[in-house]
Amino acid sequence: MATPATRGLVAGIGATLWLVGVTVTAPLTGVHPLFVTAQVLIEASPGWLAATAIEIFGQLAQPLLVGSISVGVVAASVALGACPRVYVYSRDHIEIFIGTLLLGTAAAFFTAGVIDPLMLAVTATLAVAPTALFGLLIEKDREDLLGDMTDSYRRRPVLKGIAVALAGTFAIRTTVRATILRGSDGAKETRDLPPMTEKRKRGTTTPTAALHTATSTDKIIQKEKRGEEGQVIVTESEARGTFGFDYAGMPALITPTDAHYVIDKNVANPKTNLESWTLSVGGSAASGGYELEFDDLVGHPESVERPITMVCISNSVGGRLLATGRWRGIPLRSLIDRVAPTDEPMDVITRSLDGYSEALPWEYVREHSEVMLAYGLNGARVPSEHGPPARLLVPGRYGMKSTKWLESVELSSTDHTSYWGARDWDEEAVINMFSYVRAVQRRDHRVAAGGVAFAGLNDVQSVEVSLDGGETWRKAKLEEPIGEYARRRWRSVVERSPGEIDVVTRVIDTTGTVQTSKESPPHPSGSTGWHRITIDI
Ligand SMILES: Nc1nc2c(c(=O)[nH]1)N[C@H]1C(S)=C(S)[C@@H](COP(=O)(O)O)O[C@H]1N2
Ligand SMILES: [Mo]
Repeated sequence: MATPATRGLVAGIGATLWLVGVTVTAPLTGVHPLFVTAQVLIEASPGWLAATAIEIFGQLAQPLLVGSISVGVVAASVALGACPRVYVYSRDHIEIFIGTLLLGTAAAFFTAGVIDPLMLAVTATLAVAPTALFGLLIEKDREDLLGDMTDSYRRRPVLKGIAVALAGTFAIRTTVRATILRGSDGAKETRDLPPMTEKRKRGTTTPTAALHTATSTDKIIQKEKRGEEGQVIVTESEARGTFGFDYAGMPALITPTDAHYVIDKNVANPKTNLESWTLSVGGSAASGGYELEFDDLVGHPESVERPITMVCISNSVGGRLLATGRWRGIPLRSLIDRVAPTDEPMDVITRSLDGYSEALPWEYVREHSEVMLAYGLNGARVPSEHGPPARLLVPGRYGMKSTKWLESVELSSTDHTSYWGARDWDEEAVINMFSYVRAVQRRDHRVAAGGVAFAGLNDVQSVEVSLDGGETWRKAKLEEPIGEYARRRWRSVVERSPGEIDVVTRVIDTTGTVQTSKESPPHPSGSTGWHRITIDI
């Protein structure tokens, strides 16, 4: 009789092979049961948990979750295998076990969105094949094998089992891809993705990629980062000229596309295809409805390009979850005008292919032509992670309002609860005015502090900077605005001998409102408070 340890090991290998199976077959359907499990966990968890995870792990949060689930699956299998009551690797049980695994895998793929029965049968069979082959092969030598795993001679069937199972699966998969899947519509969409939908490898860019680095005239003697998220870059330079807005550590006027922050609830983003994509416009409070294609957007007479600053509601004071891009699109209201709203539409609901939804009051959309359906970013198409082919953009509101991967726009006669609204985030999501310090540089006897400031739909009137923790303030120099909806860059230069400075900044908008010093966390309505940082320079 095999020891619990041996049976646990066998079950663990079985589970690992199953993970390999579902991963290998995932590209056939474009879905992965593990990702779907992660997705379900994320969507079922309270908003603060997801936000905290993103805050701590950043873009690694979702891969870490998928990794933990894999480890969990293997650990659970080892425990089950070792349990004397669940002895699945016996002659009587092996067929039942494989059958259950097959059904379970088919169910997982089904849940993940595979509905074609042929596709389901093929993918589930392939996914289970490595484990099944392994099970059947070791079952033949079961008595020997389970009797003594430490005997190297007797370990051979296990290794043989794994090798044959893997080789068999890859061979079948290759054959199936070349035969059954050829010409099948469902598969075509995931196989021949246009390059724009390819998911950028997460973590290939860092937020600092958007920051200016030293130039030859701007020789950096010392470079360090400060603050809880490395927000402020402190440098000493041999340059002698005037400070511009582009000295080391300052963010670029327009964030390069690959440094634009990415936030969404998805483990795997929706895949979109330009040719087959349509956007439906209609709803219960519309007198009609119609479908838009990508070409209708590009050729639209009201197409405009605007620099727009996006900020995530979970950004902390001085944080990096913001970006400024040149977005090209069409006012949302001109797309809605065509369906002649009936008497009392309440909300304009935008729905996405990933199940995400957002809503804005109809009144708001009617009065704000800057609410746009965007199909381009920085002179190119919207990249995969930013919601192509078209997404919403609501300037002055936190990023959550800006639905990515748009599927439909609906005029609704009822009040709609949005995805994050259902998780207790503020649905209005008006961006709180902010000023952040980004870069401090010494040039000889002068010190420049610079950063970014935004007052949402109001214009920035002035930015004030204090180097003594808020005792005395001076006005910073503001860069010319590039548009009504983009944050401004600022800098303040003073004569200063080396030592410690306690930098604080605040913005004042054109209505005369001074940014509040009251500190509040991101949840539920976005962070507030003055950005403050102590620097030895
Ligand atoms: N479909 C969809 N749209 C979405 C989200 C999402 O999870 N799914 N996340 C929102 C949030 S919270 C933010 S901050 C912005 C981020 O947009 P970006 O990734 O293009 O910077 O997208 C918003 N739109
Ligand atoms: Mo967000």
